[in-house]
Amino acid sequence: MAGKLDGKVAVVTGAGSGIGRAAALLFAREGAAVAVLDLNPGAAKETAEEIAGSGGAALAVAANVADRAQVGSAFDQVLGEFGRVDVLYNNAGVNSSGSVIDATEDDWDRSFAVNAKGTFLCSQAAAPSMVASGGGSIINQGSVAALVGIANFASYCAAKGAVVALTRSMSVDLAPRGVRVNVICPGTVFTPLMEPMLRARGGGDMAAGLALTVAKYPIGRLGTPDEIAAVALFLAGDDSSFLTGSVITADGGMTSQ
Ligand code: 1HS
Repeated sequence: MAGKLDGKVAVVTGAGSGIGRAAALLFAREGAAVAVLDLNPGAAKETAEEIAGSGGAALAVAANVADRAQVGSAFDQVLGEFGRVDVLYNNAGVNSSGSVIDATEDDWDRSFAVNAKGTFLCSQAAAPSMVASGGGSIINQGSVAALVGIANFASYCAAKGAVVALTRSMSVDLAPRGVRVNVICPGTVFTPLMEPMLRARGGGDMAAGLALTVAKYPIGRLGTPDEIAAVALFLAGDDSSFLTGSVITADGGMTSQ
């Protein structure tokens, strides 16, 4: 059966773990050649090796998405290996902690550098190839934190809000050139990225933090990496051909209440 991404080249950032890893593996199962970008070279290699071990094409690239030079080098490697970019999933992100009263300037700067600027830099590196080949799909990783206030999460909320606004702007710029740009706003998915927040929310007790968080979700549980990856696959492929500038919540009903 043909894959939804047969013949495509997909770049996934933060693909060494969590949602990014799940998306990289799913995109490969659906026929894409996948560039696995991650700050952690070992983690990127592990994901790429798992794809290769299943007969897929993958390239592991270590890169800090907040660093223009490293992003440029990463996309040079991707274009050198695969010759094009059809899909970009800007998944790489960092958490933050603190309200407007106690959050640090460093926390603010880091949140914007990775979550917002990283999305900007990788999109700027990928878009020319997509335009040259007649089109593509950029999927940005937002958050429910872009849509509703989350306590003690000031920098993260602001940066993810910037990602939603950037998505809308990019979609207007790139639609005439065949490139679609959409954003997923996930609720909490239990990944390494979330552990510090969950532990802090529970006063140091992870189970307590998890219980307090799950209570915010009408569906009665947190999401899984595969569930968010499935939304990314929809936005990557032709099933979403009329969507651009869309904000897709995948949050178990959290923002509907
Ligand atoms: C990390 C992900 O973007 C969700 S932000 C945290 C929302 S909540 O689970 O604390 O309500």
